[in-house]
Amino acid sequence: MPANLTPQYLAAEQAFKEAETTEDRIRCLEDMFRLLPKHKGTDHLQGDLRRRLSKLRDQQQKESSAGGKRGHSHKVSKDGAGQVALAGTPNAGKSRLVQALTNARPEVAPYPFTTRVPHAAMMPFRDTKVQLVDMPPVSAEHEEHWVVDLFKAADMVLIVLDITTDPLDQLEYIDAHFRQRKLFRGRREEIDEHDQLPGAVYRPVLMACNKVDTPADDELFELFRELAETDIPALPVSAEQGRGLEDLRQAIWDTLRVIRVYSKTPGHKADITEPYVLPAGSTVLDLAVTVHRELAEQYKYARIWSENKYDGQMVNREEPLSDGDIIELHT
Ligand SMILES: Nc1nc2c(ncn2[C@@H]2O[C@H](COP(=O)(O)OP(=O)(O)OP(=O)(O)O)[C@@H](O)[C@H]2O)c(=O)[nH]1
Ligand SMILES: [Mg+2]
Repeated sequence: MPANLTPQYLAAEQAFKEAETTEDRIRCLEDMFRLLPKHKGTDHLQGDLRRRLSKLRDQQQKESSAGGKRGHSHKVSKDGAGQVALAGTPNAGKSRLVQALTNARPEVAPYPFTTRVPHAAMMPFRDTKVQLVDMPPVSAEHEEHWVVDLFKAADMVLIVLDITTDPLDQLEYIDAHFRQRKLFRGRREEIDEHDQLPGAVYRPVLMACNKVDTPADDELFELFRELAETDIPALPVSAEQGRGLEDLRQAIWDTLRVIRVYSKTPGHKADITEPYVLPAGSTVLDLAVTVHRELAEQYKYARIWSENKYDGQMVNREEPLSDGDIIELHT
């Protein structure tokens, strides 16, 4: 049987040949694997791709334990309901904003290039926490390869602009910088397969326009919103004065598209202090798998309590969950 490789697959293969770092090669191979038609005729190729992937992953492991080939590398392991990496030009107020949203105290200074390494901090939100990663500024100066890799690995990017100094230029600069490094805004599942670029990474993006301290700054923000021809949602904030932070927290949460679900043991009250965090659209079965593999295997049925729909009714495993649902799993 002929393999019938699609143009998308061939484009990903081309990107693989051109990839310069191990991370990029891995990403391209993953794309190729995803785009490879899965049938008898491609069995051999599937095996080949798997082997090459595992070899590259080994290599990546070795590189990172050896400190990487090109100087220092920084990885931030994920924690909480989602990882949000802050992107902005020097001095935009990223570190100050992380201070305002968390208990962390990253260094803030009135000159550019203060932050040199990533700094993770937890932002409390309702009964869970979101991980913010304060980053060095987006800039071609002092650029190290791990910076863009970290943005690509995050669940979403929060662009921080300084509203008082040419925010349109800042946005344009950041956009171009990421585009050149194959990081695009959006969600892969929402982009037509034909429009997806080989080797590209897609991440949802939200924008915080910082330093909106005074009514005059409000006007600057309105002007920016009119002139910036972008579909990225933008919120006015002042990290210094604590303005707009509640709306920003909520918008970050919404952009992550996750839900909190509580698991309840039969005969006991629900533990409503520690929710499970799942991608929006998850089902009862997804929860069971998350709670415990064994539970998913022995699963018989579930009861559900929700805001205004259910009050302990039995539902099947395909039932989609909503934020705040309480689930009692029976085996
Ligand atoms: N007026 C005003 N100043 C702010 C605000 N947020 C931050 N700043 C000031 O802007 C300067 C830069 O803040 P940082 O948080 O260090 O900026 P950064 O984006 O982390 O900078 P780099 O680490 O160099 O990329 C500091 O002097 C802050 O006090 C704000 O909301 N209003
Ligand atoms: Mg900083």
